[in-house]
Amino acid sequence: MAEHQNVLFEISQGVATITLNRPEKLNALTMDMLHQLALLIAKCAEHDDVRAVILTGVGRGFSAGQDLAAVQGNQPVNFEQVVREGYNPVVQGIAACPKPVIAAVNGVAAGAGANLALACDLLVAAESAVFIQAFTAIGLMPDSGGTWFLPRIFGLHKAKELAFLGERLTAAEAKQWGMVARIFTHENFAAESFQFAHQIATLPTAALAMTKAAMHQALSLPLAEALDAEAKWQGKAGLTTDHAEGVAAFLEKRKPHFQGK
Ligand code: LHQ
Repeated sequence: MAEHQNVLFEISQGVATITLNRPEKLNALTMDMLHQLALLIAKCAEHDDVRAVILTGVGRGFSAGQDLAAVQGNQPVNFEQVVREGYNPVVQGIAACPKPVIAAVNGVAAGAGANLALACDLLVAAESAVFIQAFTAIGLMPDSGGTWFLPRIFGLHKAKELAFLGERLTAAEAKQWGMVARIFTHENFAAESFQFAHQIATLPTAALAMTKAAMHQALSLPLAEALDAEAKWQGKAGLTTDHAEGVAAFLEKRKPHFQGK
């Protein structure tokens, strides 16, 4: 396992795991950690051995968001710059990554920590996980894509309730809303999360990449243009080895062996 200070990285069986490793501060994020995250996500995007990515944390926190101690001091910190240079590249990196990115939310996810999880394609959560839009408690507003993701997941009014009040959303509630795909016990969390990601890594991941890109595009397209884009993507999907393999496996009544190509 290669270690980059407070962010760990490992590739195993087609799954890359990026682990926030600052448990004593609930994986509160520093600019250095954000730069590492952006670099590692870019690495996953390009690495042929990576067919799914897990983002998770060590300890009882997934991430408590921005390290508040790091942005306090005698000199005022330019928050716009922190958001633009620290958080936005990570959110955009996850959104643009042609591999499915799974947030394995092992514990509390607060502020930008919660919204980096929302930026992932799928979320799994430990029973004890909670999501907190912690921004207004410190006189800020959601960033890291919160204003984009929350209304899309919850609808406008629930999104505003979560953002204004900053109340805890439990893993069970998040699953009821469709935001969390699976809940695992704390004892088996790492193993079950890995198994889930591995299951996804064995799917036709090129088609998943096209699905992700097409859905993101479609969010801002009229129906006619979304249909046009789908037709183009499906043209590409139809040329993949995995499509040929899927059809052959179906006709031969066997399990397909997809390669993500
Ligand atoms: C922390 C943090 C933390 C430092 C726990 N920082 N140490 C973008 C651009 C620019 C600027 C500002 O922000 C942003 C985006 C954002 O993310 S804003 C939102 C930032 N996050 C928060 O406001 C959450 C602050 N944390 C909390 O409210 C609580 O810690 C939660 C609810 C997450 C967990 O509560 P507890 O389970 O009671 O744990 P704790 O509070 O005792 O924390 C454990 C330790 O972690 C503690 O350190 P200590 O040395 O006293 O044991 C905390 O100080 C530290 N910690 N969050 N964000």
